Amino acid sequence: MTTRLTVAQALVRFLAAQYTERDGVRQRLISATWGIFGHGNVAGLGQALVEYGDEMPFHQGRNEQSMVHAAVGYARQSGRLSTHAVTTSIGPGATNLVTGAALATINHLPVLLLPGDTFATRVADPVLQQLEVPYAGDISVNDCLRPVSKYFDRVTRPEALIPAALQAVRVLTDPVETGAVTLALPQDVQAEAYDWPEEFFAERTWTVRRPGADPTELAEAVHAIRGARRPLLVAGGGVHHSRAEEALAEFAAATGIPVASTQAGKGSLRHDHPQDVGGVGHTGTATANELARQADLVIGVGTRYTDFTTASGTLFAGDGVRFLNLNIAPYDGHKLAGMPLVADARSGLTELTEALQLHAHRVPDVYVDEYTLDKERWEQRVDACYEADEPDIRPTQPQVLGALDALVDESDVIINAAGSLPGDLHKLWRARSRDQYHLEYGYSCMGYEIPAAIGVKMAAPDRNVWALVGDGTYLMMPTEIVTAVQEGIAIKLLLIQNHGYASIGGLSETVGGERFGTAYRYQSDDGTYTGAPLPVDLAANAASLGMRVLRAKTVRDLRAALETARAADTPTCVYVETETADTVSGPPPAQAWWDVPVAETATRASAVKARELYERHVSTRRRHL
Ligand SMILES: Cc1ncc(C[n+]2csc(CCOP(=O)(O)OP(=O)(O)O)c2C)c(N)n1
Ligand SMILES: [Mg+2]
Repeated sequence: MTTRLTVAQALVRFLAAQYTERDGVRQRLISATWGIFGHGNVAGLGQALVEYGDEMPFHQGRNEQSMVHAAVGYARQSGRLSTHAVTTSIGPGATNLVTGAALATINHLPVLLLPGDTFATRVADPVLQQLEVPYAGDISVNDCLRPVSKYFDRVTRPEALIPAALQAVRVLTDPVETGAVTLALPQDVQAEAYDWPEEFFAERTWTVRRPGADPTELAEAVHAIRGARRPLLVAGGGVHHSRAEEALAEFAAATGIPVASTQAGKGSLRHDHPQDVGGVGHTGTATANELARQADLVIGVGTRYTDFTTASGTLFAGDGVRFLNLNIAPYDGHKLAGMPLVADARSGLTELTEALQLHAHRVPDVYVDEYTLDKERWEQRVDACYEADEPDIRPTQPQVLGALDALVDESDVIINAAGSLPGDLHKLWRARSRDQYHLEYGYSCMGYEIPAAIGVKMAAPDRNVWALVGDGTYLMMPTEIVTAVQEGIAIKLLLIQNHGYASIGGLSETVGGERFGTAYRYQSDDGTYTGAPLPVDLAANAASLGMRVLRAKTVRDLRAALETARAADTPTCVYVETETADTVSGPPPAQAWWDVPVAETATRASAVKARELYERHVSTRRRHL
């Protein structure tokens, strides 16, 4: 039996029939498709989506990059078991995907990209928006997506869709491989008919596997943990992806081992779990970083050990410190010359807990007392910068977070990716549920927040979903507000105005860059941007895109506005201008270094001084071999 359909129609029907299954729960892999149409997809996929609209829901986006962000937000909130497809035209529509694809791949989050491509037959050549490459006839702009895709295929003949589509789904549902998957679809092929075998459209269920540990690796891991006096567990995003939070809580409670978390792993334990010692690394807490400095065994679970986590190789300074890496990906399992424990995070943690319980293994009480006390001290620091004694003045950024902290419960989700917020949040935020803290810090992409909030809200319609956005980030990508308004997706936007890049400005100052080019202010006579703030009204801008906007001038206003926004059932923005924090009221400074290379030679005093400090830090870098 065959069915005659176009390639685009066949792809839509195929995608509508793919399911994932894990822990007995089965759901659609591609639950909807985002799209922006141009000549490269309007007649192919556009026609197919209208013809099979009852099988594949459609959402209209405003920018191809932000459609990917929305899909990624949805995928993360769905535990990587369900995601969206994104269809684009050829040329600029396709290359706008590149940033979103990189973000998805780096964060190990599945998303299916379906850019149109130039004619496979080459009869229309060069077609509008086609890149001509004199030395290679088979290159198109879509090849830019290869390095940022975990699977890339160009479907140049109808029957090639069958293996390409199956491979695409294999990669999307593989917990080791997953990321952006690209099927480039030449515009002529999309519209071409073919007699498809009926089985191609049959429902298929892809098991998202939970491999257990190898017995030898497990035995070595248990031996290492039993021999450690000051072990520290570093929880990464893999804990969340594997839904291993409960298994981690049991492991921590059974062993007394403290748990620090990366940006992606924060919330692995609730903030008030006795073993949670908060964020680790450059943006981490003093508690976690002190433990990291003296640890003799670092147990990384589902972490990639980014440069922030290791404080550029300076954080794990204990004599003979070793790494034990529980990771589903051997690539990450072997990092820092670690002992690999290649397994799904939940399976591996459960196996470790069982094995350690046989030996009734626990860390010494003095160690528990030490970090318990430190954790309390850090909590007091958080309280101090959240507190706002004078409610009738402008808040500082930590006070804004304090106001939000006082309002939310465990059902709220907060989303952020870039600026000074990731550092403040990693240090200060009290994660009340496993998925409350949604920081995209693999790519730290300004502009992720608003579209991601839409995606998260689609996956969790009953939750309050907050996009926390700086003014620079807002200006980078506010466009998907229109989509939230159009679809009635009641996201909350907390827009923080501080007239430029506070984060990069601060960094610039420490690396001899003198805040050059980081403020959004008028140019002064000397050519620097140090004049008055620009007459730009971002609140009015958000309102013009259709959001309800509440302006908060003081701490008191802010509390009321946040409360109103939280109760709102339409997209609502709280706009607040923040006071520059001084050293007393500001967030705690970085508790560990970050390598941002400083000019080796310069005439300006600030750079010369910064270089001296830089060299002192560099000299403390460790290579773990
Ligand atoms: C797309 C993108 N471009 C550039 C950067 C580098 N960058 C990181 S933070 C930042 C400034 C963010 O400004 P804003 O959103 O106002 O936050 P603030 O630093 O003021 O807290 C820049 C330019 C980035 N992370 N993403
Ligand atoms: Mg700013």
